Amino acid sequence: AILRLMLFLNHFCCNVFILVAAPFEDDDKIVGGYECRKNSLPYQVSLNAGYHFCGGSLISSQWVVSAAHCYKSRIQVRLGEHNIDTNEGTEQMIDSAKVIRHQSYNGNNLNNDIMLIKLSRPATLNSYVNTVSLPGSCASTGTQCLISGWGNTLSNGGKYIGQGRLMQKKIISVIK
Ligand SMILES: [Ca+2]
Repeated sequence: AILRLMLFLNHFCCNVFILVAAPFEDDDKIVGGYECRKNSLPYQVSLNAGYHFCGGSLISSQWVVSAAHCYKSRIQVRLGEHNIDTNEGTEQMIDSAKVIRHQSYNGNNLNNDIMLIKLSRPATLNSYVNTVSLPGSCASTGTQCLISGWGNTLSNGGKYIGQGRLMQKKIISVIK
């Protein structure tokens, strides 16, 4: 998952806020992550299709950026989440209106692994739900990036062992 994440970061010109949680078993990890302070990353969203399957980042009140390998034709975006198993009173659940993969996405090598989701209505921005700024340029090798999301924090553990249902974060370096 980390390799996939790094590829994704690389192809996305190093947006440091992107979460990756791929839709494959054993690929849904945030290895070495630790629990975020609740709602401290208000741009982080969970993508849901009856179950959490990927993450994304809110970039405006009506648009989310995620990874193209997370594509589904219909997605419910869950904003203001921390524990994805319980109702904490901060969540907004908004269906997608459009799901747009990069036109040159390549599922074999994951080039251009980026996707936009338009929400069917604007999110209400507050202290639990807010946008993240897009970078103006590429990050150089070794730049420290914050990754976040939900998933297993162990590289060799079962799915969602430990705190994987609570939002996790980790600092990693851009490798290329
Ligand atoms: Ca929740």
